[in-house]
Amino acid sequence: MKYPRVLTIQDISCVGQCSLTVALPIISACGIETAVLPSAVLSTHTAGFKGYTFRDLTEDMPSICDHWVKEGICFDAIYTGYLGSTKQIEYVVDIFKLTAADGCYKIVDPAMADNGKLYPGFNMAFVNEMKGLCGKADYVIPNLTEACLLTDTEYRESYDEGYINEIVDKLHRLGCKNVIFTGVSYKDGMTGVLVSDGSKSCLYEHKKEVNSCHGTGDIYASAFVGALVKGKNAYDAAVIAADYTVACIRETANDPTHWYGARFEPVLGKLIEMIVKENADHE
Ligand code: PXL
Repeated sequence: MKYPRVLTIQDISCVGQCSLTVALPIISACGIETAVLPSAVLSTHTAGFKGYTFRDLTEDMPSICDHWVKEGICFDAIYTGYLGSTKQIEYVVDIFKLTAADGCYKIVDPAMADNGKLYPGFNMAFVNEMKGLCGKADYVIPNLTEACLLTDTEYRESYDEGYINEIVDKLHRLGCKNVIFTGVSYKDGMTGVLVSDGSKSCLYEHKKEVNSCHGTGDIYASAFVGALVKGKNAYDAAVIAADYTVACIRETANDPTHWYGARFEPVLGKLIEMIVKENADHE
């Protein structure tokens, strides 16, 4: 790709270091033109802040898309994150159809749940619509809770490889071409990401950080998109995104005032270094 252009569709949480305030700087820092379609504007994210505002931008989406079509604008990758309503998922399907350039990567982070629970404001109608969107994606990036919801599987905190492999199979049966399954942990103190293309799967395992931070799913998905669009294969992109996310968590570990998100900015340089290194490093 000569000078790729990515579109990312997710909310603006004005404060909280998640969604667009993470995706735009991270993907841009990877050297990629990044266009945005805000799905909603919130004063903060919904995990831990009380009384946040929420402006739903669903009704703006079709006219924004129509304008792009009239201007002949299209995208080399379309990456969706937190979506503000069930109707938006239908509009995203139209945006996939109308604005994808040849060979466009469609990447869906079904950002809707964590730790066994849906985020506030989501329901099973949203989950069902999200199944359809994931079925149209080249890459889906669920955590365990999201993967369970998408596949009607009971959420478990402890599990074995059989449980995870069955979920992965079910995700492929929905139509997902590649599954980038985050937070897969088979051993105490370890975590990892399982990358499956439907015929083979590979687990990248690393030490689990003692601290966890909100917003790391968005950091992970954005770094994955950046690395993938810069030419890495899915496994290498998944590894780079994991190493970068760990660096962000470490960067934030000693700052209790920063409970709402991870300090991703000071370690952007590390992400860029990993992206410019040859693919061979991880083979
Ligand atoms: O990080 C996912 C996310 C994105 N946007 C909003 C959220 C969350 C998670 O809670 O509340 C508004």
